[in-house]
Amino acid sequence: MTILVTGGAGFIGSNFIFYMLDKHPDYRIVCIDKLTYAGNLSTLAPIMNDERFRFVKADICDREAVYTLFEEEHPDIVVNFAAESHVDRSIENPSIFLQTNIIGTSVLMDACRKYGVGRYHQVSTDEVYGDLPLDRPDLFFTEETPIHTSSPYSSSKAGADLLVQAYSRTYGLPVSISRCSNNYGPYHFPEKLIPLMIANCLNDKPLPVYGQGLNVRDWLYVEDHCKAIDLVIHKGREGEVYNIGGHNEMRNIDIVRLICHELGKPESLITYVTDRKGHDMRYAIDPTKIHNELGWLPETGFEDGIRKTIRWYLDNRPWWEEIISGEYQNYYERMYGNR
Ligand code: NAD
Ligand code: TDX
Repeated sequence: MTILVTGGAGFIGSNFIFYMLDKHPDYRIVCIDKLTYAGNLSTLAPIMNDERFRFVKADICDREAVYTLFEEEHPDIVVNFAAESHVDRSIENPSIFLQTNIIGTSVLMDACRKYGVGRYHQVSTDEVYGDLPLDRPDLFFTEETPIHTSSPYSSSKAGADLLVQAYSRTYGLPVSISRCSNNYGPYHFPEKLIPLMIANCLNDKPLPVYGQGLNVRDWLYVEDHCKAIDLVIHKGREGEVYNIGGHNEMRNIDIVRLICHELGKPESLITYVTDRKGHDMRYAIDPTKIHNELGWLPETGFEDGIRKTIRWYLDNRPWWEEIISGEYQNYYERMYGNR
């Protein structure tokens, strides 16, 4: 069994590759990644010499490179993690999001049609459903919830999802889609809420909370997401969408306070800054379908997961310090300098 994983030098893709090599010792994993600012080859260093693993630096929008790789490897399954993934960057500059997230998806699916794969799996997000009001805790996103996006990022992911469904219906491509809530864990790029707050706390820098910090996200430990995708690609029904989430809703401000507390830092580091444009209020996934059909349940509770995550950032300082000392500084200055 050969699995082609795109975006495997990023946060979730790398965790997925480690999980799959460990869980399925007889599988071969081929990773294609463009190594954008968010891709980090040092993350994959421990498996670079593993004969079951191959890394190829390429853009999923590069049709020739993608077709060549399919011709060489004939993957049985393709799992597409590659994406521009940060909402704030999509507000700054939408076009690369449309390019990678939509065009890239179409190139991959064209290759799947041309060379024949058993399953094309699209890693999507709960953000395609838009947001929920804070005063209706009874509401959750199900697979039937209409697509209703807020940011260029979520619109590009929704566009890709629609294209995946069109390839299924029009060409009979064997596809599946998973829509997961916010992940956290090792190798999370420090522009995202949890790793950014951990890194800033450790450097005694201000903790920039957007608006009043009342927005709610539904947090899932990354390994639980990887387990869910493993189930969907092997046992999930063709053409179906599966929501993934662990019923772990938290307000941003409570997450930031918790991180301060765990690291013994004062809450006076918290700084309220101008809100994100179009900021989604609340995400909350109903994971009933994947539980009933595939028996998936999250295994890592938030208390345990956040402690493991903080420990990982303490034990792996060179990994994130190298990121925040480079080009990332320009981004940080642009995003937070005058906020
Ligand atoms: P990430 O930004 O950490 O990693 C993205 C990876 O894709 C990077 O390694 C980058 O180099 C690569 N990439 C970007 N453009 C590429 C291109 N054109 N060709 C090849 N490679 C390219 O993202 P992540 O947080 O790991 O997210 C992975 C996927 O999961 C995305 O599709 C995202 O939409 C989805 N998702 C993320 C979350 C979350 O909480 N992080 C939640 C739900 C869904
Ligand atoms: O500095 C910050 N301050 C702050 O208050 C940052 C970076 C974020 N926030 C808030 C915005 C959100 O309400 O924290 C919340 C989480 O923000 P992000 O980490 O940027 O994640 P989010 O916008 O929720 O999107 C994430 O989950 C869904 C991923 O980045 C997406 O790729 C995924 O699809």
